[in-house]
Amino acid sequence: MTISRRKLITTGLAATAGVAGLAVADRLANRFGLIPPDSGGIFGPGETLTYAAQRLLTRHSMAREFSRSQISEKPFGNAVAPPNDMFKALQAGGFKDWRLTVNGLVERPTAFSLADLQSLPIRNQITEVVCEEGWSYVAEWIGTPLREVLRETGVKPGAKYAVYISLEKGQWDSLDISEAVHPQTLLTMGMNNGDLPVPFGGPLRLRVPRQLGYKSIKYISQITVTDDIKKFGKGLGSVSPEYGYSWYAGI
Ligand SMILES: Nc1nc2c(c(=O)[nH]1)N[C@H]1C(S)=C(S)[C@@H](COP(=O)(O)O)O[C@H]1N2
Ligand SMILES: [Mo]
Repeated sequence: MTISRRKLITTGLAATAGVAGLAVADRLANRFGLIPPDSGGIFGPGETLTYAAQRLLTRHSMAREFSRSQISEKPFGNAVAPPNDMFKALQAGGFKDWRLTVNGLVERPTAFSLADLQSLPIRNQITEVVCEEGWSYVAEWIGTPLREVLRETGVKPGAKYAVYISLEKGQWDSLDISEAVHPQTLLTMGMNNGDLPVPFGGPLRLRVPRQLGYKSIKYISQITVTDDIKKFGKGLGSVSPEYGYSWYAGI
């Protein structure tokens, strides 16, 4: 027996999201385009189910925020060294020559300095980094929401994804636009009341607290808005799906 992908999607949507019947689920999946970039292959229907069901249930939900007393004393993490010589040169210059380039489907492609980013509305949030390997820690993150930067550049009609690219070779990921403009999706410049330390991704890290830690890429220097995620890497939305991890990693 062959079950079509659509059938799997709509059945799962109906069951998981609890909507009234397949017709409604089918209409919703179509209407919101809830097919993730890594939906091909044998795990595809599962990825689509998780993404579509969570999106319908949690479209505008907020990641848990903690109180100051719950901040981890020793953030246990993957803290890594500066990734390469280019990065070290920028660091030696106090990141004065560092820029965040925002391009693609935007009205006004812009290169932001750290001072430019610091002049945008600044928010702080106390959220958890949750690694897929089973550990986590809570910290305070300070920065400007990605949506403030996208407000500055404008986003052209048809934009579907924001791709974010690290100065560390091979590190990039993407969010759909709804997650990109979520108020907790934060271009982070500070941590626990100081500058964001380099081992934790300074000078700029994208914190995506509604998803697993691997979506919170360190050393971000480029954001490209696109309507065609297939043009990036192997077309799966990030590197993670190449290793068996989901592109959509909602928690
Ligand atoms: N550039 C870059 N970003 C990265 C990683 C990395 O190796 N390089 N690891 C990711 C993973 S798997 C996790 S769980 C978190 C860990 O964040 P931490 O070092 O603050 O604990 O960073 C994510 N961001
Ligand atoms: Mo991780």
